[in-house]
Amino acid sequence: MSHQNLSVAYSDDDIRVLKGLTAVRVRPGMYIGSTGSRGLHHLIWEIIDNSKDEVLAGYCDTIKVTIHPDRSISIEDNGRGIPTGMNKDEGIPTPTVVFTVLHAGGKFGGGDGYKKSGGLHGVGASVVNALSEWLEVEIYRDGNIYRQRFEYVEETGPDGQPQFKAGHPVTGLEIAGPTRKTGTKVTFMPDARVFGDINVQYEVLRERLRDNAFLLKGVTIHLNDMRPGAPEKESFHYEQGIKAFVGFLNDGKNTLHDIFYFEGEKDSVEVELAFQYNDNTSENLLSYVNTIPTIDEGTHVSGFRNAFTKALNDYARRNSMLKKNDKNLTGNDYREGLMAVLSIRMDDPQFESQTKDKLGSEEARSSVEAIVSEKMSYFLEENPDIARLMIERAIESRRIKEEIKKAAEALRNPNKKGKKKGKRTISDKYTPASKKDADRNELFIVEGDSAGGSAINGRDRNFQAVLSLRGKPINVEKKKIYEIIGPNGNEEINTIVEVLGTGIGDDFNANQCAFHKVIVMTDADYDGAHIQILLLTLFYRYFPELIKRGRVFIAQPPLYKVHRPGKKGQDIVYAWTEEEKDMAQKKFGKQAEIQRYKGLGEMNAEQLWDTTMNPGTRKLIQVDLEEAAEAERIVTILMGDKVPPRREWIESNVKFVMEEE
Ligand code: 28F
Repeated sequence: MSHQNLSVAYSDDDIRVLKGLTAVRVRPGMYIGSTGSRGLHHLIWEIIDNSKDEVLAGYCDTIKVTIHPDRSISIEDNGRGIPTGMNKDEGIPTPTVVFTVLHAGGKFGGGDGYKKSGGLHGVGASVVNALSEWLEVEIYRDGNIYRQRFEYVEETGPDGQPQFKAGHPVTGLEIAGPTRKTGTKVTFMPDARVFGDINVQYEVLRERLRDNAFLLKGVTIHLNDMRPGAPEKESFHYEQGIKAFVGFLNDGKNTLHDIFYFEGEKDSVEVELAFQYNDNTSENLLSYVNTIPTIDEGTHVSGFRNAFTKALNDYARRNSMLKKNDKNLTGNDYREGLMAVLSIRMDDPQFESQTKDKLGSEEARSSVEAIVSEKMSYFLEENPDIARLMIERAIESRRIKEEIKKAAEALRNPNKKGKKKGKRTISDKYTPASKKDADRNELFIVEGDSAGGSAINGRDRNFQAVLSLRGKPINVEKKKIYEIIGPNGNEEINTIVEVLGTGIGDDFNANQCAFHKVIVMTDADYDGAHIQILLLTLFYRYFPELIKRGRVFIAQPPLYKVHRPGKKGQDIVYAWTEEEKDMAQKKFGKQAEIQRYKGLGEMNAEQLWDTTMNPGTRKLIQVDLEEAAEAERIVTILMGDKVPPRREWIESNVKFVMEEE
C-alpha cells in the first residue's frame, strides 16, 4: 500500500489535480446546479450513484445512509470496494484518483462491469470532495480497511497571498486495520462556506431513497438521522421492486385489477413494467433508465405506448369488441386511469438533453416495443376479464371525448333556435366590460340578481364584466360533459364557457381567455361557499389551465361594517376578521355600530366597489394548483361524495394574496 502524501510533493500532476478541484470550488453551480438546498442534496446523490452502480453491476445489495450529529453524511455500500492499487496513468492510488481527479472513474468506458451506469450527473465523487470541508473514504477489500482523508486547506502561497486547496489529500491511502467485509464508505462534511445551510432534509432523502429501493428490487437501503432532535431511522427494501412501487402509487385509490408485472431483455436492453388501472381519469406513467427518472420520457416510453395500444387494439378486434367499421382506439383512450412504472436498464444510454430528462437511444424503443408487445398479448389472452375492462373503458373514454367535441362545436355554432329569435346575445345575465382587453379585463361571477345589480353599478365598467348566476349552478361532479355543455347542457355553465372564450375539451385554449382574472364573488355564507365549490369544481374539471396560470380568484367581501353614526363616510371601517372588527369598535368607542354583512346584496354599489372590487383595496384569494399530481388528488376530493373533505381542501389550499396594484 501507499504512504505517499500529496500535501508535501508538488508534481505537475498534483497541480493539474488541484486545478480541477479548484475550478469546482470557484464555480460550484456549474457542477452541481446550485449552492442551495438542491445542490447540497446533489452531493449525496453523487455518492449514492456510485453505490447504485455497484448494485447495477451485481455486487452490492445494501446501501446505508447516515446523517451524523455534526451534520456530516456517510454513505456505505457492501460492494467490492474501490480498487486500491496504483492507477497507471496518474501514478497514484485509484481511490485518490477517484476523489481528486475531475470525472475520474471507469464509468464511461465499459468493459469494467460499469457499463450499465447512466453516468447520472456525470461529475462524481471528486466534485463532492471539492465542495466538502473534509471527506474520508474507507474501503473494505482484501481483508483490509483502507482509509484516506481529504480536506479543504487554506495557506499562504509562495507569493505571500492566501490560497486554498480544495479536496486536498491530507493522508495517503493507509491501512487502518483488518476487516472481513467488503465495500466502500464515504463520509463528508458539506462546506458551510459553499452552501448557505448544510442541514440536509430527512424527507428529501427518504423519498429519493424509497424510490431507489423500489427501482433496485431486493436492495436494502437504510436511512438513519442521528442529528439532535427527533432521531429518525428507516429502511427500504422491496422484494417486488416496481410492482410494489405501483401498489404504493395506487395506495388509497380504487383499483380495478391486480397489478400486472413483467420483465424481459432484448438486444442488451432490460425492460421491467408494472401497471394497474384505477378509477381516475388521468394517466400516470413513471419512466426510468438505469434508475434515472426520465421526466420528459423519450424512446423507451414511446415504444411502450405503441406496443401497449397495438396489443389492446389487436385483442379488441380479435374478440369483436371493435367491429369492422370501428376506428382503432387511441393510446389516450387506453391510458385513462393507468398507473404504470417503466424501468429499463441499458448500456450507455443517450439523452436528448443535458439534464438527462429525455431518452434518445433508438434501441430502447425497439426493445421495449418488442417486449411489451409480446407480454401484453400474452397477458390479455390470459386475463380476458381485465382485457375486456380495459377496452370497455377506452371505448367509454372515446365516447366521452366525442361528446365533448360535439358540445364544443354546438357552442361555437349557436343553434338555429337562437338564430330564429333574431340577434343573439350571450345572455341577459352578462354585462361585458366596455373595453376589450384580455390582459386587463376581469370577469366577476356573482351570485344572485341583487348582488349582480350592485356589482354592475359598482364596477369599473372599463375593464370589469359581470355575470350573475341565478341560484346554484348545477353540480358538474356527477355529470357527463354533454349534460353540462352544449344544446342539452346547463344554461349557466354554457354562458360561462361562452363568456370565457376559451372553448372546452379538445378545443380548449387558455390563450383565448377573454379575461386576465376570473373572480368568483359569492356571499360569505354556506350557500355562497357551496356555489364557490361548484364553480371551482367546474374550473378544476374543465379549465385547470386557467387555475395553473393563476387566473382564478375568489373575492373576499368584508364580514362587518363598523361605523360611527352621524358622521357618514369618513368614519366607516370594513372588517374582514373578528380582530379587525374589535379594533374598529375600540377606536370608535361607545357610539360604534356594527353591521354584519350577510350577503353581497346588503352592500350598495359604492360599498361593493370599495371593499371587494376595487383592485387598489380589495382582497382576493388566488386559487392555487401547484402540481399536476396534486391536482389529480384534489379533483378526486372535489368530485367525491363527501362535502367535508372538499370544504377542508378549499379551506387549506386557497391562499390569501394581497394585490399589489
Ligand atoms: C459510498 C460510495 O463509491 N462505491 C464504489 C466501487 C467498486 C469499484 C470501483 C467503486 C475502476 C476503474 C475507477 C471494484 N472492483 N460507494 C462507492 N464501489 N469503484 S465506487 O471501481 C472504480 C473504477 O476506475 C470496483 C472492480 N471493479 C470496480
